[in-house]
Formats: sequence, structure tokens, C-alpha cells
Amino acid sequence: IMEHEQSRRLGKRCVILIVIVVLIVIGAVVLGLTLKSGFESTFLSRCEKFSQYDCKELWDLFQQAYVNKDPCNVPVEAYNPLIAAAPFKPQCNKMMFWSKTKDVVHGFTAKRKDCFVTLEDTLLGSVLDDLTWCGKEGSKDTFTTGCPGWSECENNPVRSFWICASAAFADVACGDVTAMLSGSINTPFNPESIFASVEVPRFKSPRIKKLDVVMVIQKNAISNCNHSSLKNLMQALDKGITYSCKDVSKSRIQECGAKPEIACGACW
Ligand code: N1C
Repeated sequence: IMEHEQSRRLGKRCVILIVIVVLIVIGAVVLGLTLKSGFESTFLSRCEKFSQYDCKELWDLFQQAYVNKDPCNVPVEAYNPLIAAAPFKPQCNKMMFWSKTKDVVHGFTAKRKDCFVTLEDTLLGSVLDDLTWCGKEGSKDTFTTGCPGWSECENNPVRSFWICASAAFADVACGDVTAMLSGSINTPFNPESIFASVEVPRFKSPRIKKLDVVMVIQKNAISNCNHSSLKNLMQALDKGITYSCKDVSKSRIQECGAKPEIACGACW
């Protein structure tokens, strides 16, 4: 009788153990299917700040550009379907371009949304700003570490995205456009930059009338509107586009950001 009791208890424990294991497996599978990666939740929560877009659809189109691909072989065109689904709207006379002045520009535009719009103020620009991502052959996941850096290969998913988006943003630019360039570097208009190689070549007259360059001058400035690279910028401009350049101190740009009573046109 004792032995019978013991084996019954043992059997009962066994059943309980099996049930627990099965529950854990089911739980893990459900979690794996529903749990979003940190990257996907960042994408979706940033996207949802903009109404009228199907963020889940944009996420799928975004992933299709790089997932399951060699991260050194993602062409610029891979993002065309994504950009077609969330196209940039022309905002004549308000579009702001920049090179090596991102922090000054965004410090300003964040406070003076009435004055200028940058690519980071659009849905796709704001969703992907400051993020790193890539895929891997044979995996359907998005990785945020171990992605090829700038120097490793040109056709990496991040660089290709910014080239594709910058081209589309420049394609719709119109009226008077502004560009903030840096007086703190050797070559303010650098042919390697996205601004010089992707955006300026897409500025077309008569859609664009004028390019206003703002040279951001800090204490340690080493170049200004007289810099020779700006002659290359002038020459690269489509005939019919007027060019202007103004040296403006960083503190004046910050002051204008802080004082909404200053009219946009009176900032510099
Ligand atoms: O290479 P850049 O500058 O000249 O590119 C800036 C230029 C701007 O006018 C933007 O419209 O191109 C657009 N753009 C972005 O909006 C953007 N946001 C974040 C280009 N690149 C952008 N990034 C990241 O900064 C991206 O990783 C890219 O390679 C850098 C370029 O910065 P840069 O060299 O100062």
C-alpha cells in the first residue's frame, strides 16, 4: 500500500511538472510573437505622433528595405516604396538644409516651428533621426548593434536611407531655401557631404528661386562666407537660382530661437 501511495504521489508531481513546462513554452511562444523589439517600438511610438499615417504599414515597408539582406548591400532605391508611402510635402520658402550644423539647426527649429522645416520635422526624418539599424542574411530581425559603420561600406542601410530621404526632400524644395553651413570646419561646402552631393544637385530653377546660406560663426571660426568652397557651391547651383551668404553668430541664432517676438525674416 505504501509503495502504491508513493508512486501515485510521484505520478501527480510528474503531471504538475509537465503542465508547468507546457505553460512556460506556450508563454514564451506567445511573448516571442507579440513582443516588439525596442527598435520597433521606438519607430512606432515616434510615428504615432503624426496622424493620418498607417504606422504598421510604414514599419513593414521600412523593414523590407534591409531585412534579410547583407548590411553592406542595401541600395538607396530600397527605400523608395517607404518614401512613396509617406511623401514629403513642399513647404515653399520654409525649407532648411544643413551640413555639419545639425545641433544649431535643430536647437533653432525646435523652438521656431513657424520659421523653417527640416527633414527631421517630417514623419520619416523624425522617426529615424539618431537611430542605427541593419539586417542580416538569413534573419528576419532588425539589429541595432554590430551594424557596418560609415567607413566600412557605402551601401549600408542607414546611409542609404538618408541619401534616399534627402534626395526626395530636396526634390520638393521650392521658393527660397535656406542652408546652414559651419564656419568651424575647413570645408564648409564639402563635396562628400549629402548636402553637396545629393541635395544641391536637385535644386532646380524656376521651382527654387534663391538659396540663402547662413554661415554659423562661433568663437573658434576658421571660415566664413568668403571661403573658396562656397565658390564651388555657387557654380554648382542651377542657372536662375540666386545665391546669398551671410555670416551669423551662433549666439544670434540661439537668441532668435529663444525670442518668438523676433520675426523669422529678422533673425539674420
Ligand atoms: O552629409 P550632410 O551633413 O551634408 O547631410 C545633411 C543634409 C541636410 O540638409 C538634411 O536635409 O542632408 C539631410 N540629412 C538629414 O536630414 C539627416 N538627419 C540625420 C542628412 N543626414 C542626416 N542625418 C545623419 O547625419 C545621417 O547619419 C548623415 O549621414 C549625417 C550627415 O550629417 P552631416 O555630415 O552633418
